[in-house]
Amino acid sequence: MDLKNTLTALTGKPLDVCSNQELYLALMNLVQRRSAAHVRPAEGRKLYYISAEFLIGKLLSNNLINLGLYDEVRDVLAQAGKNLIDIEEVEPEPSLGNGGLGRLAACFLDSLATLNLPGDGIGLRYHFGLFRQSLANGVQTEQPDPWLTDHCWAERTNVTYPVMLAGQTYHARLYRLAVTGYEGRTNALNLFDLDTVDEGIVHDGIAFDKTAIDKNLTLFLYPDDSDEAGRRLRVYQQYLMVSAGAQLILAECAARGCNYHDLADYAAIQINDTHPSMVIPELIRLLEEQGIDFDEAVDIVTKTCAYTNHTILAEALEKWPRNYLETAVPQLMPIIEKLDALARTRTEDNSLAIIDADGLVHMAHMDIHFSHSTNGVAELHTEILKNTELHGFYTLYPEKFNNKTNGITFRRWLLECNPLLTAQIERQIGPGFRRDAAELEKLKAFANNPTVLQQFAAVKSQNKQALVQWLARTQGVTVDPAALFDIQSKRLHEYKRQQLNLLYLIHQYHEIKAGHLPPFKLVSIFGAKAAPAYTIAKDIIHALLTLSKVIAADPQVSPWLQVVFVENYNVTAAEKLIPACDLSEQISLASKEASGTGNMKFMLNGAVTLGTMDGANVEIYRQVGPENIYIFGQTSDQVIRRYAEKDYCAEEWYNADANIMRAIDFLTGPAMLEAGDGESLTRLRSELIHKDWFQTLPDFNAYLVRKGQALADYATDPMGWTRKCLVNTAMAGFFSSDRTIAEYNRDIWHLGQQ
Ligand code: 26Q
Repeated sequence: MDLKNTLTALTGKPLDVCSNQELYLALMNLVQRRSAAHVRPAEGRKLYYISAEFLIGKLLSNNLINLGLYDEVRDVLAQAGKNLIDIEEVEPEPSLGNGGLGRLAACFLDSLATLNLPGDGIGLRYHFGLFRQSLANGVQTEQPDPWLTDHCWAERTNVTYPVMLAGQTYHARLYRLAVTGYEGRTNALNLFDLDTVDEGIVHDGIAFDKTAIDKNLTLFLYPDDSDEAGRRLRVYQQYLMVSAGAQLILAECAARGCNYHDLADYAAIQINDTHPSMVIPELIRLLEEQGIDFDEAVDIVTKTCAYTNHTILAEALEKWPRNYLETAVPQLMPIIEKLDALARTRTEDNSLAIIDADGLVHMAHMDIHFSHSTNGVAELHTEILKNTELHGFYTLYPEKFNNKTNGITFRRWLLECNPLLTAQIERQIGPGFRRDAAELEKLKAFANNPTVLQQFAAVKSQNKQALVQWLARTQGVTVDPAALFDIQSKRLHEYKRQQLNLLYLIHQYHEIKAGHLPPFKLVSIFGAKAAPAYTIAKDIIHALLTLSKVIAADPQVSPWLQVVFVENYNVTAAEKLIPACDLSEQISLASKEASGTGNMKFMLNGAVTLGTMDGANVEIYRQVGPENIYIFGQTSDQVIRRYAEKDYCAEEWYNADANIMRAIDFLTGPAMLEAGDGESLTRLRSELIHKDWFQTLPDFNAYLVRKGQALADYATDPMGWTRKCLVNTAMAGFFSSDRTIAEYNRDIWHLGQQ
């Protein structure tokens, strides 16, 4: 049957009289049938990627592209007067992640299936993912963001596993979501939930009763660990995920003939940061139940598990008080204690212990001792882990440490989000890059071809027009498409330094007031959510929103400068912003951003990076060369030394530099106080002068100069600028998650194919 008839059969009526909702459901049905045809049994070792977050984003278009149906569906719908883009809008976005770590997990699933590798995800079916952000009255407030509708990509199964939490048994139900590969196999994302969870207990935004586990366990994805009840609940969530996950893994392996002694021949388990670390003691517990003795169980689990570290921030390394674990998972505590004792036989260094003198259980330490691989997510990050943060572990187990530089799936972050650029690339170098990202490098041959450069510039310009329309429709703001689009979109965190960009904008405001006019208009676009309890992050949002108002109301400044803060930044918004970006802000304090993956998405879509030598920026720099990226600021060595010497005093920088002082003082000057909230602005000003943990002020002047250079180059040499854009796209192939996954497989997983 041809596609039109298939769809008509699914809707039960002619396509032209269907609503977008009806068409969406029919397409979901079509995708589910077609993807089921690509499910293949695993042979040999199979990967289980366990993660508290899978920030998958909307699935319809992604699946249509991967199944090779997108163009045909679009055309059939167009014949019926329907627009696929409108149908995409019907789909709620599953925001099952905070940011980079969750989105990475989603990209990895896509690449696993594309490379025909057997690899499933294991996670939680949160009823509400990351909160929906509203920015009314200049402040962020949080609302629940439901995505579970009657018909849903994640299909309920009859499989349940018993999980003991605080001595009570709960039944974790398995939901399965098909993960399609690009012209590849279909894998699964396994998400667990309790039938008893009750969305009705949510009130006043995202508040709810934190005591009734049966009702609240999988209600929300946690963005932070700010309150005690929330922290305890997070332990319960983690254990639900790993216990059900471990039971699923053992059941699947047993069904394939595994006798548990040989588990490592059937399963590889990747632990995505420390959130799933309890899978180690849980698997040991389950193997012991199968009659395997402790020592052998430890050996099996070590051979099966591998751990990825995603952070250098000490406060983000999970340490649970042993009394939490004693209450929540009493069955695990004796095992964790035995693991601690065993680890202590391997080293006398107490700082490497699992349970420290304060009774805190260090999840990362358990992972490193009892898995066979520990990896960082960019070269610089892995080096910092080896040389400083995890140096003791590196000395003990040098063979376990390895780097796997992050990547992104080009299906979503090029083919889907930027069809114009995809078509342009294909005209130049043919379709091979769709399967082999390294082929993008062929574009370099056109770096000096004025016609091609003009075509690239025209694509960017059209994408900017599309963004302008989207901003008008969804945010109610008017933006000039002829302006330079400078974008910083990522979680709001002090180490990512949105506040550095803020100080720059204030500086620019003063320069324009003083008559130093730039050659063109700059539109600075932000997208960011702050963890609900992270006060300073919310203050930074408030300052940006207030500045935006002040500038918009100033006829002298507004022709040259505009600040746009996009409400509710998520994957869907990212897909609109990234193709339209001229300048990509990657300005974290060197040494703090483990990798970054937004930096790769912007680069791939032909934006030029303004960044520090941090995370994967270092590798972007290596790929494109110094003439195609704007680097500024302290190096990670300088930063690490400054921290070690504890000699940073923000106030000295503030007093010594008139520009810094003028910009910071503006926060509490009359213009800002009239438009914004004095308490919040005063707190932020004081934080910058008296704390500034992430050394904004020492990098301020270098940022000013480098950004000035970038803007001047954009103005004076448009062709030269477009060449930089083209080179960025051409050299982005290395950052395909297909490359990353191939490396994980080669060095860590050794999966069987098909
Ligand atoms: C921990 C305890 C309690 C509550 C929440 C958390 C929590 C939640 C999310 C801790 C960390 C996260 C997320 C971390 C994250 O997204 N890290 C990013 O991972 C990316 C993929 O490797 C990197 O590119 C980024 O540099 C890194 O910041």
